Amino acid sequence: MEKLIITAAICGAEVTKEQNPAVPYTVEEIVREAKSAYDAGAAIVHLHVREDDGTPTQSRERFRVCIDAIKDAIPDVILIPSTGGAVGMSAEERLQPTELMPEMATLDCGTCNFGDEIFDNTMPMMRIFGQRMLQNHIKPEYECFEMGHLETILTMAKKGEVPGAPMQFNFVLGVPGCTPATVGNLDWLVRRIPEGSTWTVTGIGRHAFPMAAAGIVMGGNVRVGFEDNLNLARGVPAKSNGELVAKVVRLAHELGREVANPAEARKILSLPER
Ligand code: KMH
Ligand code: ZN
Repeated sequence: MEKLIITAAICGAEVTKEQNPAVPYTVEEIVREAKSAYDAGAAIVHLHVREDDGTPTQSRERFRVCIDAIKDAIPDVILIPSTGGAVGMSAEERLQPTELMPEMATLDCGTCNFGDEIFDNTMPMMRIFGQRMLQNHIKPEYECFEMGHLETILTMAKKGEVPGAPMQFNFVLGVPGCTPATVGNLDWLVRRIPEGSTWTVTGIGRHAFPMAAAGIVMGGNVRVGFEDNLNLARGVPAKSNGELVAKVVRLAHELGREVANPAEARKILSLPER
């Protein structure tokens, strides 16, 4: 088995300091959380950014400032800026971080329920996102919240509408209204990805660590972080993203899987060396 790549989704667009005071908003807080995750063993940081008051934003300028500050602190980390942003944002708004030429960015693979709201990713929108990533040589992380999202994106890749092999998938399971976080559902998805692809699993809320364990033993990779889960255990708020990552590292060690550093993760993901 390849080494395990751990991604930390340090911030997200929906969670707030009221839910957990360690959720980062300011540039300094975002750097603090990225570094805590990296120091604990994360090779990748999945990045959303906020205004100082916590409002989610896809501002190119805010992303530029945060990315530069993170790179100053931890130069070799792999950054995956979000093009999902927050529910309700337009495609153009969401696409701003791709203008900064990151090595990767998320590409969400279909419209779905998102709690009480609808997360819009129509086919025309996805074609625009795919086109931008092809033009700017950005490797997408294909986020699938639903079973059908995988078939959708595979068809688009076959038509050349989005970047093709080797593809990296992130199966985000357990979002209210989307595909539930079960090992059976994860297995169904993993069996359908093209040979040579890589994949990550993200379990939402209380599913974070059970899904992490499944990802570790099934040969995939794992994402944790405040975007997905605020607690280290039931009723125990995590003090940092680093604590969440450290728990995955402990699970990996117990289960006999080594953890990849960013250089090793770049090789596994077929990204150019830095
Ligand atoms: N904030 C969610 C609505 C992504 O980063 O690409 C979508 C999201 C996906 O977080
Ligand atoms: Zn995200």
